[in-house]
Amino acid sequence: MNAVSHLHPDAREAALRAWWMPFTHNRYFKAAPRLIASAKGCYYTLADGRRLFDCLSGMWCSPLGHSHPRIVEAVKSQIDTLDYAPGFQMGHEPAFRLATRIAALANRAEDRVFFVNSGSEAVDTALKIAVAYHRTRGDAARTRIIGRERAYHGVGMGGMSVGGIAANRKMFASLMIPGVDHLPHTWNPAQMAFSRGQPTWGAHLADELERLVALHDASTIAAVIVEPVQGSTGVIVPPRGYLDRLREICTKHGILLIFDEVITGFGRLGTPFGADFFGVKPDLTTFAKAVNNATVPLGGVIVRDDIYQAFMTGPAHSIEFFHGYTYSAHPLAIAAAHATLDVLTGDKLIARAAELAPALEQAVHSLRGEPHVTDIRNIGLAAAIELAPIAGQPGLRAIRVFEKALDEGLLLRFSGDILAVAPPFVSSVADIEAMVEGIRRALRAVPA
Ligand code: PXG
Repeated sequence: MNAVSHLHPDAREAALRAWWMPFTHNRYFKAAPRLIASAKGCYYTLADGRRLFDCLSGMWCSPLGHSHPRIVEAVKSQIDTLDYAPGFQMGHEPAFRLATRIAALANRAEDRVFFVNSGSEAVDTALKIAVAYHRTRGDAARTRIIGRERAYHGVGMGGMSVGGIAANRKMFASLMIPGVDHLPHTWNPAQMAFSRGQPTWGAHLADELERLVALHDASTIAAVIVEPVQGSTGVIVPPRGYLDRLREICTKHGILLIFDEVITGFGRLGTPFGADFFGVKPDLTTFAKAVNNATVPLGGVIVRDDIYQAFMTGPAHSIEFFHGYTYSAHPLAIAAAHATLDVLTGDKLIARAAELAPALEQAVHSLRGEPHVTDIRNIGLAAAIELAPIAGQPGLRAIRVFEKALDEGLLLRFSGDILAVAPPFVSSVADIEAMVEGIRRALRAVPA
């Protein structure tokens, strides 16, 4: 692969043409490809030899650093023993044990876990459970789902429909599931720019749910789905009291509350789940990404026990929930998750994320006043830096900063004109400070 970037442009185009890359500006990328050759700890090595600090822990999914020896060993040993196990009508012991461990980590030891292979599948699975749950209880009119503006819940038909990002929706209007409505998002720069942690303004935005209940009637609403912290659209932190209010309103009206914890699960906020950080209990929790440090695709849904029980009717030999995937509870993914949980708990890395959080807060907020910066937000070991767009060319400012950051040895993530960082839990205070100084130089290097 090293050779690709040195090829004549025509040959390079031929070498790169077949892969239609996901969520990528294919033509821009293929004209100047950046190829990753390897990764270890907090760094990637590119095919041209450059080393880059992994500012977003992969795509929020590799908090223990890359190629962690314990996880590598676990996957190697698993593939020698059991490379695959069918998950319908058969099971393998480590999957049951992992479900128990995940429920315990979430402080929901009595609850159940359904395994899938990605965040998108976790979301679509949770929506199906919610709608089917009401139906099993004779409440079949409860089919409506409430999402939120600026939400990202993956790219499945359900997740896209409850998501709130125009670009992910506008091309696919006819594929949207019916009966979805959206809460407003909670970001308001006039009220909360440069907040540290949770903004104090905005809890009242949860009352918009009462308005939607009044509009549609509670008897038609199955569930509300929110990310405790909106990750993909730039670390939008819930105002103090907001999630508690959503919980109260859902409980009052018999609506299930789904927390999409694909990003916030497994320690990103310095607590096992976002639910722990905010002290709010959802009925269903989706997870993926960091559950096994992203070594093998894995996701899942944690389901309140009585919701599971509602399905356990009919003859004992009948299938209770017609849903699942060929790779549900894939042995390699499960083995990687056990090793990840061993390291996460054994090395006390969730507590370490909590310890590093103030250093990240301090460092990112020192960027206030640097060129282009219009807002800075942070919570746990995650932060976003919002930039002023270049007039008429949204997104270009962030691309420019991203490119300058590469020269600083940083792999940054941007979405629109927002930079996001979520360093690995195994990074040091010095790594975090160096990352922010690199971002500062990159911001200064981009012309006004
Ligand atoms: N829910 C949430 C809250 C997510 O953040 C998904 C579902 C979908 O997961 P899968 O595994 O199907 O991709 C996500 C994914 C970014 C970024 O840079 C975020 C995601 C994916 C890729 C990049 O912010 N989130």
